[in-house]
Amino acid sequence: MKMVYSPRHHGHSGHVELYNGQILPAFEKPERAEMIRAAVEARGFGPTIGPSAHGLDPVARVHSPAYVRFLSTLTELWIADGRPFPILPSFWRAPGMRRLEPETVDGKLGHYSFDAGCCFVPGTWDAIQSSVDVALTGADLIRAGEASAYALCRPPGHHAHDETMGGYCYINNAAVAAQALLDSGAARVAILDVDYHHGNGTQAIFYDRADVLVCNIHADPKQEFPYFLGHADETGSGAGEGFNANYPLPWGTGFAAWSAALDDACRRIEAYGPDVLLVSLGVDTFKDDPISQFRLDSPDYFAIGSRIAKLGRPTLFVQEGGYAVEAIGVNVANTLEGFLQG
Ligand code: OKP
Ligand code: ZN
Repeated sequence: MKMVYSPRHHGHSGHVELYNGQILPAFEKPERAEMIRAAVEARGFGPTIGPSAHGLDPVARVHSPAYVRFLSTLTELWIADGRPFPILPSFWRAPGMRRLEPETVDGKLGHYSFDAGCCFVPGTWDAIQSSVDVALTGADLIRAGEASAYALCRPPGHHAHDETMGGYCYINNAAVAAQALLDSGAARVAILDVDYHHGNGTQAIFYDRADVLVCNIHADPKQEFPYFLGHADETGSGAGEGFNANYPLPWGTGFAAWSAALDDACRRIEAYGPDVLLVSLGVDTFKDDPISQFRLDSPDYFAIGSRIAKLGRPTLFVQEGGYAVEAIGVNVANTLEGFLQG
């Protein structure tokens, strides 16, 4: 299995987030990707390759042109205003307010985000582009006939909607890769999101479509971020009815209950019969994750990979979250090894 990785993720560093009323270094930091890369390379699954540049056209198949323009021009607008870095949104619309794009940069920041989880430093936009190129290059490998590939995306993507960033996510890497596969001949794609947090962006992007089955196993939004999406009764709308499945689980969930949800999701995927499977691979389900409340242990990730392998589909793993820096490399590598051993 090849790994796609870009050192350009380092541009997104030194950024911050709001935590307990304080501005602190972000949990989503460059060391994450380096720990994962080292652990995966140490297992010798296959070569590490760099991404090829795909430009913004495949991004625009999922995200609105105005949103992509906002992301790509934010840093220059900020500099033109003579403002200091980092950039962090802190104004949002309440229900009932109007959906008009403000002219000034602070207003635009609120318009295009849903939380203060998406900080910008001068290298952030380049890192975002490299991350989606990593996912698209992974999709290219699958299209070229590889049985599987691993896209070490950073920043992650699954919280990003068509025109909204949030939860450390700017461009929805998995959604863009899925759409690229559909655009190049796949008839049906399934996305299995095993990150601890609900992939609200991925769900919303494909909610009314039958050509992408989205299955999410995650902490119950009644208790956990993203709080406002991810309930079990969200099953799709219109043509997409029946093509979204949520498995919300309570804080404290261990592998017995978690793997029962995985098994159910896998049965659904099997019945759907996708041409390609994308796995939004977050390992923040780990017992020692600093911002999460599930109790999976490192050996459990072998079992996850092995269950996914039983689907027998061309499979692209796309990195999402995981913040226990000392363990995330092992947990990702265990998932991939479990998959490769079948
Ligand atoms: C991203 B991924 C904001 C803290 C809220 C956001 C969690 C984002 C997780 N100051 N937490 O799904 O791992
Ligand atoms: Zn997460």
